[in-house]
Order: sequence, then C-alpha cells, then structure tokens
Amino acid sequence: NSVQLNAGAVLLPGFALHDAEACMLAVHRITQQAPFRKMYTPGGGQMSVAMTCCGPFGWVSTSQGYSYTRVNPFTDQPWPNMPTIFQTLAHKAAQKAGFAQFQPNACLINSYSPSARMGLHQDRDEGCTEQPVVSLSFGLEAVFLWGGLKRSDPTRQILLRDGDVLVWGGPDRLRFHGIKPIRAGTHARTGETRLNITFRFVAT
Ligand code: MD5
Ligand code: FE
Repeated sequence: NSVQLNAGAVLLPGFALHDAEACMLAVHRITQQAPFRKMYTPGGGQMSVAMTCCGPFGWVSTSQGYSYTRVNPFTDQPWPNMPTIFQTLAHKAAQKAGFAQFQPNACLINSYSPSARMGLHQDRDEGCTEQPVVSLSFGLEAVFLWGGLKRSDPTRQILLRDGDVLVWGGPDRLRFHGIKPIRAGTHARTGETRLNITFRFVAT
C-alpha cells in the first residue's frame, strides 16, 4: 500500500508497524548512550523538539549554525551505531518508493511532546541531494506540512500516523516542510510522545 504524493515523494502507510516494537527498543538503547536534547538554533531560540542521533553522522544545531558531526557534542563520544533494524527498514522503504540501494549514514531521532512543532524548513545540510530522505513516524499522530521549493509556496497537510513511512527524493528533495503543533494525547506505544526517525546520506 503506497500513496504517491508527487514524482519523488511516497507515503507508505503502516510500513513500519511490523518493526515498531524493535524500533522502540533500539531508540531506548540509543538514548541511554546519547540522551534526547533540545538544541538551540542560530536564531537564538530553543527548539521544542528533543533530538538525538545514531550512525556515522549526527545532525547538530548550535548558535553557530547547523552541521553534521561524527561526535556528539553533549557527550564528546561518537554517535551510537545505527541499529541493523533501522538500516534494513530505511533501505526497504526507499526501495519500495523507487530509490534503489539507499544506505544512509546519518539518522536523526526527533521526540515531540504535545505542542512541540517544527517550522517550515528545507533539509539542505547533507551536501548531497541525489539520495532521498526516509522518515518513520511512531506514536501520536502529526500534521505534516508539505510546501514547495519556495518558503512562500502554499502547503498541503498530510496526517502521519503510527508506523507510517515517508520517502522523499528527486525533484521533491528540497521542498519546504514542517510539523504542526502536536495535539495532546496518549498512544499505547509511546505515551504522550511522537517519535520521528529520519535517515539521510551525508556527503563526506
Ligand atoms: C518530523 N522532520 O516529522 C519532520 C518531518 C527533519 C524533519 O523535517 O528535518 O527532521 S519528516 C519528513 C521529511 C523529512 C525530510 C525531508 C522532507 C520531509 N521533505 O523534503 O519534505 O519530525
Ligand atoms: Fe526536515
């Protein structure tokens, strides 16, 4: 079951449901080594989403700017290894969406509490737009805002539910996107939380 949103964007509803509990266990283990943190943006504000990473590269935001690093600046340790279940799931989802041989080297894990949001932005810190982005959603649902190539373009709203997977690439790779404030609630899998796990390939 897949919904083609555009030439390079595919929603795979429930694609990650079979592996959801394994993913939760993997996130739990990662956060014991690399706890969730709310980072600051170059604009000076604190993000409402708590984040951590795994894999060779992790995404970091500081007052200096955004970057991908091999070392977690909060622990001075390399990011935890990317679990095999993550690599397999990201590869299978990309394949199903028409992107063969996706092997991500960066994984960002976003934890949203009710009212947390992510403003419209582009993912353009990877130094590589040939490779897609694969995103897994777990727990509380979210309204995903899907814009155009300009910030001022109109946005579509897409509901993301537990186990849904989004794959973005090709002509859609640099679209502006965001997440509306999460509605209060409780989910059997995650409690009062939405988890989003995104996979990317960062050029070195
Ligand atoms: C999330 N995460 O659900 C959102 C949306 C992020 C981020 O935006 O950068 O961590 S995941 C869907 C997504 C990811 C990357 C690119 C695009 C959509 N896109 O090009 O539209 O926490
Ligand atoms: Fe993004």
